[in-house]
Amino acid sequence: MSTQKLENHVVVKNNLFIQKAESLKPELKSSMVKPERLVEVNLDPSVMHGWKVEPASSIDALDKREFKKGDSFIVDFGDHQVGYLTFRVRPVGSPPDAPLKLKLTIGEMPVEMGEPFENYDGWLSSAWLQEETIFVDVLPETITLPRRYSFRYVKFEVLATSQKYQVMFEDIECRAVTSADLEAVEALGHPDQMLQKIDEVSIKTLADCMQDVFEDGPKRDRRLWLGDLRLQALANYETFGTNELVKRCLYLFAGVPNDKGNVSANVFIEPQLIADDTFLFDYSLFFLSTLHDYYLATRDTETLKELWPTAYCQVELALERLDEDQILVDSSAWWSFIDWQQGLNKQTPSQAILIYTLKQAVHLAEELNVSEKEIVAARLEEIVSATKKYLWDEEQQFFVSGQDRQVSWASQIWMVLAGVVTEEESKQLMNRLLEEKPEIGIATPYMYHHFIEALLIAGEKELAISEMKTYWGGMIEDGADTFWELYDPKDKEFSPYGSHLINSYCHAWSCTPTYLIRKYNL
Ligand code: RAM
Repeated sequence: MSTQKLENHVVVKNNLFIQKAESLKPELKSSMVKPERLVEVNLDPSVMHGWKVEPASSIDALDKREFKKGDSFIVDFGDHQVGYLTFRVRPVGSPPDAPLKLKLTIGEMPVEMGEPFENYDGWLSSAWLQEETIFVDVLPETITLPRRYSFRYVKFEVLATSQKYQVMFEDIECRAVTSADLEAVEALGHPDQMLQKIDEVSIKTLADCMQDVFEDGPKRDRRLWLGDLRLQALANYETFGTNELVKRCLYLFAGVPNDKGNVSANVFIEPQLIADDTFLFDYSLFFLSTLHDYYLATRDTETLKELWPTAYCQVELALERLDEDQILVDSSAWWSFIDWQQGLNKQTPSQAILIYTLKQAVHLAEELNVSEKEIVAARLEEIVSATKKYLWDEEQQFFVSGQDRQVSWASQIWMVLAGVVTEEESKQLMNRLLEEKPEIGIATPYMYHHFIEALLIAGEKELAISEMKTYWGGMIEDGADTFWELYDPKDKEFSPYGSHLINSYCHAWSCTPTYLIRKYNL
């Protein structure tokens, strides 16, 4: 289990920043979407999660079907939706002499239609699983579910009518919502069909996560995480260009730091802005990184000036974690995120992220012409040389992490991204990584993004394209309408939360191929 729960979490509000964030709140655009067909899900070990969707009948068949206790059907909206469900239910037969009891199960994936949620026993709250039990006293009735759902499929199960009446369903629809402007995206028109499709699915993923803020997942966790925001912002600059939403999110984090000035790893927006009591070393630093990328995309000097103190504070706090050798103090607690890879030691990848962000800090300080420039530049030099001295294993020709000198993919990838090695060395390192395939690998599309970008930095464009096609293309072949939070082609059931039912199947950090394709002209 990876959580933090603080006893004394003191939040120091900056009302000016909070107001600024509030004034940048986007308007949501709605569109009405109707289901395309009725489907069945059947067990089939050859497909993802072992559940296969098969067409049952056209949606018009609902006009003729009467449902009694125990009957059910599944509607398929044909694509991933984020929004509000409405339908009309009316009685047939004798006057309804008892309420209708109805169960709805709402899912992004066929498995959510097939496997009962009662079987879930993971460590994240089961309340994320999307379902409703509804009692309808007066029929006919138009029902609009109050909660926003993230889904493609909806299963309707009639749990009880009475012996005297049945029900019929009509006008099922979803009011889909997003703050993304789909028309703002320039068509890619890629000659490679798979890259074209990957770009489209990336954009759909990003759009469905763009709500009041850049959410990490519209099904789960439905909040603003810094690590996800950084990647969403990058994808956004290449596509929607909704730069004000990035600005809003930066102000939200800067509005609720703790008493040391540290920004939380994530914030909640409702009922008002609340900073979570979770602090992750890498995510806090990514505040600076996100500000850096935002500035490059917008040249918005005013925002840079205003948020620089918050960004610089993350650097100062991060530097406090260095020991006398200029190496980050390791810990077995959940202190830095990096990836969900089991057994991954976080020390060396975190050290690389520190270097990566220090370089961005120097750049921003130069732009602002502030004295921090020299301080950071001097520390950077010391830290880079300490990193090469203590964390590079000459014999193995890999960076090592932690007391056990672990060789992980994450360490090599982040050292390449941080520019600790030259382009030629990066090339050799990435190729060695692919040849020797150390056991501590990659668990998420988040880390996979960094892997692909490291290949690009190392000048391995063709390899980057083929790895991207295998991974994100693999997800598409396995049925993705939007990219998934977790995907391990060798273990398709994988979930760090104890059950794939709770995984998010439209996830912010998985939307980056559109950025990689467009930015690097793949
Ligand atoms: C999970 C989510 C989220 C991520 C955190 C660290 O809860 O996938 O997007 O940023 O982990």
